[in-house]
Amino acid sequence: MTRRDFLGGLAAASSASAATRPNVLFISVDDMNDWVGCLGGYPGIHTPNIDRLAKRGVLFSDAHCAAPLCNPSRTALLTGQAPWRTGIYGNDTYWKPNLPDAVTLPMHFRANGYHVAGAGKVFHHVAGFNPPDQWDDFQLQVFDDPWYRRDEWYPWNKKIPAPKGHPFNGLDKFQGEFDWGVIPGRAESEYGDMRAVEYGEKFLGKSHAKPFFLAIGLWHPHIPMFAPQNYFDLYPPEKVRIPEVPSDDLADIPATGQKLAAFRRPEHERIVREGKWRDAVRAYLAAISFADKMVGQVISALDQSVHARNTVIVFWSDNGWHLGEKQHWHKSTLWQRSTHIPMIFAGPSTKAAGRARTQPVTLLDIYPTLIDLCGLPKRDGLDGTSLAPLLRDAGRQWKPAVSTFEPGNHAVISEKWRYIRYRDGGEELYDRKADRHEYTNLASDSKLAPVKQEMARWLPKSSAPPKPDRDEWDFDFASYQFRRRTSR
Ligand SMILES: [Ca+2]
Repeated sequence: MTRRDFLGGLAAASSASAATRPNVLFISVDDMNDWVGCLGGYPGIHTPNIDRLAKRGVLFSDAHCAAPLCNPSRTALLTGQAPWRTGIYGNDTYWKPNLPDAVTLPMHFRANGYHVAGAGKVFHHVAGFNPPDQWDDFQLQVFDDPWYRRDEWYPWNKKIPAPKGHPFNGLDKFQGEFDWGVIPGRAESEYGDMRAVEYGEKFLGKSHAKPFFLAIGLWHPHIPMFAPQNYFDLYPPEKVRIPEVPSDDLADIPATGQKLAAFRRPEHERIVREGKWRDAVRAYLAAISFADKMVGQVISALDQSVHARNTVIVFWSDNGWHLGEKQHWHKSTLWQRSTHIPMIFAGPSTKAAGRARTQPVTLLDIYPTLIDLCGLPKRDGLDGTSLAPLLRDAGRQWKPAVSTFEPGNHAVISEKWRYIRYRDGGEELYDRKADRHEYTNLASDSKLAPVKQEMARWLPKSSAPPKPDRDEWDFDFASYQFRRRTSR
């Protein structure tokens, strides 16, 4: 297939009737940063399946989340609306009762003649975030650590006693979910994400009367970083490289940045103190490679199916991950480590398109792009921009990307610069070409004032106040009803 075929495909899709529209295979991973072969974040990482997908499709090599945290990132992607518009900024804010009129990505496909199904973590994984009315069929997340999950948050979860030897990372009374290692006696096929993979394989193995939108949401490499031994064996401990963290890296960062970096500082300090840094990095590498294996398994099920030639694949991660950079673990910062993510569009007709797009884009762009690729009716009020022009023309000029963490804190990301402005006025400016690790904050360099001014043009002009948190609602899982608590 040539690129012209792909463009022809695009044109055909927009005039297609529902019956001939392409299917969508929507595959996500959780907390996967740019430590992926095709993104070069960790040379030596073993991600053959994602790399192969990037080669046969279009890798967006400078893609960023709309918010560097699970729920706000996923809510933004799936509603098509940015956090600064919806007020959904945190993991404790239900989107459904707060945005009762939102037409999500699966709903839009469903309303336009698609069979819409999914499994695993697509919306945020806690009860109340994945309403059953979104799907014709959905299989909820199966957790690798069911012994850790609080009953009221995961009512479908079958709790089992913690296995002997837990926690496997050897850190007693560490943050409960932040464990890593090999679950003793558990075969690869018995890990929780494999239930989502299996769901995908079964679904793709069947013929379907309508075009489909199939979402397979993998938990990996999110903590707990559990994987079978052979994925750890890919990374001999003595060869694992821990991130370089200059001791004065935080010295030029304003107060809010300091605060975000300090949020999980006790975890960082304990990991370093107990000599576990290399171990934890190794576990992340193993968890990424295990995720890659599962992504490959789903794609191979598609390739072997009757749907192989008529299915658009989109692959994405909801946010990045720190492994000690800026003395921080997890996400929830506005630096490259938290916002940069893998994102790939592929499909049989993108084969010859092959070349990475280096323009900054965001997960918000997926919704309007899929509308274009599948010829669905356009929707007003989407904050992203269709990437179809970039799929047509790799050299096209593009605007900067914006990522938001909590009200009023944004990163504006152009090909050359990252400009961060916090609600309190604190600023950071990094030269992304010269300073890949964002060690040197140039915001106070008066010669760069015009750069800051240009970047600031892209800042959202307003920020919706945060919507009420989960504890403001009574939620009933069986009926999936929300009732606002009377104000106290
Ligand atoms: Ca996440």
